Amino acid sequence: MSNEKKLLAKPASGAQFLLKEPPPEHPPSRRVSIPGDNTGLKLTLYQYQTCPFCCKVRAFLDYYGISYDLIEVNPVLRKEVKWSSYKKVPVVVAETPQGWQQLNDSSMVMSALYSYLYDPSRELPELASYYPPLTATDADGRRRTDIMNKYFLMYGDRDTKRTKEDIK
Ligand SMILES: N[C@@H](CCC(=O)N[C@@H](CS)C(=O)NCC(=O)O)C(=O)O
Repeated sequence: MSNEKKLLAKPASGAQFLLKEPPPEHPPSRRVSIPGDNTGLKLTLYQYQTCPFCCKVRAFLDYYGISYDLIEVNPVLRKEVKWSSYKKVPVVVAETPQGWQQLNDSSMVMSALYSYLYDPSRELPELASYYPPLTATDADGRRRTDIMNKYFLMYGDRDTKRTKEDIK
């Protein structure tokens, strides 16, 4: 077999991880309620307390003063996230008028939420659709999924007044 990586990529289409029903209820381990949080976001973070990616998401939420419920996942049984087809943490679930929007991957969570804070007129399900998972098979036959655009903010056509020239 050639050493060249053969990627058989299949982008997912349509709404990304928009749940029609809420995930099974688990009592939150902690409720972080920020007075003056006017984002309108209703978020639940599924996490391991010691996971660095989860820590990154908590730091983001705390820095921007966003309230959230926190569900600590048992790392052995993982029953709190059995409902999820995405098998890692952190996972954030946002209650939206369209359903329960699942956000996977710490970088995607931050990019999607920051894009929402910048322009809340675009709902999270729309923003989440700009971060499609892409599954590929590498030369060793391993299936790998990554989330496209996870480092990008979705400003649409808005003028952010931040061009390359502004950032010096
Ligand atoms: N790229 C992901 C990595 C997340 C990740 O690797 N999480 C680990 C915990 S630190 C995980 O859930 N591993 C699977 C498991 O524990 O079952 C992100 O940034 O969120």
